[in-house]
Amino acid sequence: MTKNITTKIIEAHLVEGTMKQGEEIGLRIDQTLTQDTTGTMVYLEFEALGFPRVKTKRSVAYVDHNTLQTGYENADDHSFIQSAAAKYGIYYSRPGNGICHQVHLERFTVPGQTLLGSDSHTPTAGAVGMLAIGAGGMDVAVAMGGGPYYLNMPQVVNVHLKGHLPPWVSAKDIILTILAKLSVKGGVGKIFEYSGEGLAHLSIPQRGTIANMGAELGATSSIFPSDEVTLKFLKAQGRDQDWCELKADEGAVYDEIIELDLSALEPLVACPHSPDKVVKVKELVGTKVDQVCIGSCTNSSYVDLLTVAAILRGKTIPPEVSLVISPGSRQVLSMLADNGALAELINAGARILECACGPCIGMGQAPSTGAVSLRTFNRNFYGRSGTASADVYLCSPEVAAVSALRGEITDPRILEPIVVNQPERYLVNDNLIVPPLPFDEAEKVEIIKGPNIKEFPQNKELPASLHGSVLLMIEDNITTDHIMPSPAHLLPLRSNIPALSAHCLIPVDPKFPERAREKGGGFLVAGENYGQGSSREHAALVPLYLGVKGVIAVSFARIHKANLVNSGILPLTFVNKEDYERLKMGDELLIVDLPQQILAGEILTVQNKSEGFTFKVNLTVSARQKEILLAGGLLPYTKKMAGENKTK
Ligand code: MIC
Ligand code: SF4
Repeated sequence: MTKNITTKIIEAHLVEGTMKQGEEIGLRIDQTLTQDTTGTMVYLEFEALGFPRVKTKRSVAYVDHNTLQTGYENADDHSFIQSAAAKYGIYYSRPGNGICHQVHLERFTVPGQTLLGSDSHTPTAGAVGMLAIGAGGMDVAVAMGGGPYYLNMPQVVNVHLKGHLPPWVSAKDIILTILAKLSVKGGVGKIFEYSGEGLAHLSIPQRGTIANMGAELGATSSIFPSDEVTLKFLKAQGRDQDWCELKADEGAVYDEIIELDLSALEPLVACPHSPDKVVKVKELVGTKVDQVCIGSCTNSSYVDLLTVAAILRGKTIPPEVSLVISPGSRQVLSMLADNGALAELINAGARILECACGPCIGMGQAPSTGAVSLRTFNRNFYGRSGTASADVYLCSPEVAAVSALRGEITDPRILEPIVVNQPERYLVNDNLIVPPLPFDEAEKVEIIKGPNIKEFPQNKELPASLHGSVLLMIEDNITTDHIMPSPAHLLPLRSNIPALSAHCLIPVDPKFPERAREKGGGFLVAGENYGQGSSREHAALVPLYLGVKGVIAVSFARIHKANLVNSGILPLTFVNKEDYERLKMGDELLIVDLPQQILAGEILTVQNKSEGFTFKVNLTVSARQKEILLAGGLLPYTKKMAGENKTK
């Protein structure tokens, strides 16, 4: 039988289930990655699960998000992560070494392997043919301990690229084109597999941009073949031994095919406040910009920044514009420094930030009131920049640089074409990556926990019935940035769920935390694609802390739904979408005979005690997830299973 790349990797890693679309499968995970804002929770959970050391081929802990140290909290988190990495056999990428996805692509990716990361942009590694998936922290902790990662067998969409990108049109415009076509929920349950003659002209960092922003489609992952371009990249990183060829069989079958002629694309911009609100740059030409940010795991590679330097060479940013640049990794920054491009950026007036997520996650550089901020990032969700009134637009580095110079959104095609080539050799220096300790030394390491590191909430076994009021009615496409906002002053609280709980869902309703506490918890009612965006399990753990028992939505985003299950919160969907309209805040809901109803099938009956009607909801989860919910979450479930296996 002919196979596509996704099927080949899944087949080689399948430990449970059959590869029937929609059915739950368990995959062996070769590599894991964590970053600091989700990582503290992962290591607390790994500790609670009682594993002595990771069982993966390679696990890496990055510090890249929480790098602004305005108090002791972030530095304490770094020490905690560093000590946990030393204890559990994990590589530790020190602060300053770069953004997890950029560094992982450069230094650790291996075609054909699986990677699970506690960050939604983990699929960036799909650029070299890894099956890389973003997940909640608890799933990553279990995978680090050698457990399978469970997901529903996805559909595989083939994106067939032909032609050649015209000058000034970039990889960012490819993925923005796809987002415009499919929307932020168009990729849920799907893996996007790229093919076609157009690939020959797409470098690995360009493929990385596309795979990275596949997360904005809600996709499970995105993957490219491992070909000559991959070999060239790995060779330039001094890692040709990690290469193997990986391609789809001739005539491989896909669930869906999208044809894209690269020659017909043009520069695009995503408008506030969603990455799929895409328009042509030429429609916005002349829009005044106050801030331009270049960087993030989407667009901060060496060639991206060399291109920016070439555009800015010898010029000065106008006084009304603030241009900030955060290189993706220390490799990128030191190469820019070596060849003089860094001086060109500095001389043009760019403010150079450290190699980290920075403004992408609102860690500094919040724009001014009502500002227009043009960013090369992947997300422009409402309020994420740290300034609720700001309008954030997403674009390529080319559009960003030329617009920064002009002080207004500008089509880069007004410039003469330039050619910037990938380097033959990258500057390799892994001295900021601390390798794992041997077991006997690791055993002696004491884990360092500062006062900000608090226990995480744990749920109890599912009760016989659930009773509570509707705490909030929420619209479509609510992001995890709405549920658990993460500006600079809240990110240091990621290891402190009680402190975070005062900020839950406040962009939707500032009174929510207070109401949830007063009512002793209850239900959330939401529209479509609830929980899109980040993998942060805080968007489930904090509601759990506030007593949320179930979320009834029209539909869910993949990672968030799994995080709810892992926390023991019921993710329910309306059988009849119209019932969403029949509910209102304050309605008292009751679900009786819960365990019986759950074990009997997919459909549960909910009583609206206030209005005197009943309605049906689906609990669309696997048999294993039902057991997790009954046990009160993945932690008690995993412990229970480990106990049962011991006594067998
Ligand atoms: C993001 O881009 O939203 C983040 C911050 O990287 C998150 C992780 C987090 O919330 O810590 C993600 O993408 O998963
Ligand atoms: Fe960091 Fe932004 Fe990438 Fe998230 S999307 S990992 S915050 S650079």
